[in-house]
Amino acid sequence: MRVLRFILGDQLTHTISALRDIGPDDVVLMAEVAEEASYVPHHPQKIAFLFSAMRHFADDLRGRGITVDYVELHADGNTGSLTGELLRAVRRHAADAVVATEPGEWRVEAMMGTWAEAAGVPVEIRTDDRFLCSRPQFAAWAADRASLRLEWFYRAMREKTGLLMEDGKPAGGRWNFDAENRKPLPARHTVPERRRFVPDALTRDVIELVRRRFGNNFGDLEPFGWAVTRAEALQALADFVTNFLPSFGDYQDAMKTGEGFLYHGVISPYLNAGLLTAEEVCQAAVAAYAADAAPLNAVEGFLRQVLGWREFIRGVYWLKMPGYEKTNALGASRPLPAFYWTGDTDMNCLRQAIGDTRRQAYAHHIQRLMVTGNFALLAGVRPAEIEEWYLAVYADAYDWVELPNVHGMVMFADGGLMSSKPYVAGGNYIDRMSDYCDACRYDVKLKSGVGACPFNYLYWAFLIDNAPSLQGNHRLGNQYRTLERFGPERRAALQAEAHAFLDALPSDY
Ligand code: FAD
Ligand code: DLZ
Ligand code: SF4
Repeated sequence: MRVLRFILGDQLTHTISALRDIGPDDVVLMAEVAEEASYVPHHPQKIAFLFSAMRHFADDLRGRGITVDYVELHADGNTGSLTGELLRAVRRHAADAVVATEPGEWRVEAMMGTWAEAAGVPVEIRTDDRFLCSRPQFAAWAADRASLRLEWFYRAMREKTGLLMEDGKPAGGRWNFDAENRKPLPARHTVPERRRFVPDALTRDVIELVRRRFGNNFGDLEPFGWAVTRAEALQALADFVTNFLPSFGDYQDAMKTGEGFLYHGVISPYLNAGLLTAEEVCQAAVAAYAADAAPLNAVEGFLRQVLGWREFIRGVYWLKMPGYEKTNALGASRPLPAFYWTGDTDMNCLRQAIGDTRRQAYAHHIQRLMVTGNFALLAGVRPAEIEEWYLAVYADAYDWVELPNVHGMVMFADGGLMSSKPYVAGGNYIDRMSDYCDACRYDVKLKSGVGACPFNYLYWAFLIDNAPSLQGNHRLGNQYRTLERFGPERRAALQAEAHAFLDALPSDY
């Protein structure tokens, strides 16, 4: 009996369900395929990271005595699709059965549904238990809830896992330390240098392949400093826990020119590809708290992201897909401005966030949510266009995590399934949390007129334009009362200014 075990590019975990009970005659299949590498124009660092991590993982498996059939992108006969490679490999190895782990994306799950008939052998799809909340568990939690709120899910996950719990109660007596986690970075503050990794020969080969095949995609391929093995990813995690976690909470929402990583984990590509597991990164943070090496606000804030948001977002994805991506509650219909791909804008906050993204295939959460995301929402960009951008440009981007974050959290396209109000802000927020406004051509203090910060009038125009959908939202009551006081002429002037600004933004690049 020979079982073919198909491991996808984001399943690089030795304990993954598809590898359990592997027998001596079994073969592991891994394949670099054009379809996955080009369903969006991925950032070159993202492709290089994943292909290099896949090749290293295959070598690791071979080192453990496992037979691996690894199909490189340019291998003779490579069909360019996961299904095509699976069918070829079943024939090549005369496999009696196929075992795989459920994929991260419904598109791939639909593909897997065709495999048994096409291959003529039984196909077993196993649960991906690297997640701390399974798909059925999330569905059970969500049943009968009209709206899904992170806070309640997160508390249930803390109770279920016992992480940061003392005698059945949250450590420190509170579930939430968010209020302490909103500090801007002090002036002349030096952030410690981040541990990055020098590409080995294998990674350099992959970098050259990516340069030839995907070098025209948005994003700089080098310098390339990502960890590509589990051993390196563990070093990156240790570096984070020792040198950055203690200040993670304090500066979680801060932004600073030239400091792309600040005190963030910079571990999402490793978690999402499987080089690290959610459980071990949570345990590492909790151990730092237990050893007095990191304060509670930092560790709780970090746990909220991994145990809370990451699992919650994945739960929403599988609960609502497919179909979720088609909603457009605010009827947003503008094309994506060209500057998202070129970085060519006078709005310094956007230029910095997009520049960090181009250089690093990374921007931290607040840059994604409150700069590039906030602008797309205020501008009324078509959800599918901004979603494609986020899916392409970040090394950690996969449909299951990008889509609910962008469609739901940023664009409010689901009408508030995940958040009680849209995350919109004027320039004031960006000014408070960053140094971007100091070097901007626009004046953040000016609300309208020549030289005014566009976020300021876009903010009010967004609320006016979307009043039919949002006016009844009690969390926006203050804003709509303020708008009432503006009077009709001022409101019309704000709308005219915003629409003229948006109409003038080029979308071709
Ligand atoms: P840290 O700030 O150190 O947080 C630790 C970990 O928590 C992250 O590595 C991540 O695994 C998890 N996490 C935190 N917030 C979220 C969240 N909202 N959803 C899911 N996991 C979370 N994250 C992705 O992994 N892939 C994406 O494609 C992605 N797209 C996003 C798009 C938008 C518009 C927004 C607002 C957020 C998106 N996120 C995405 C979530 C978050 O921004 C990234 O996980 C985070 O910036 C990764 O950097 P880090 O490892 O330094 O995270
Ligand atoms: C993202 C990605 C890329 C760029 N390339 C491959 C690949 O060549 N082979 C592969 O198995 N997986 C790749 N992936 C990851 C898949 O897109 C991912 O497994 C699915 O989106 C499901 O999450
Ligand atoms: Fe961004 Fe406005 Fe500040 Fe310029 S002034 S950096 S556009 S928030």
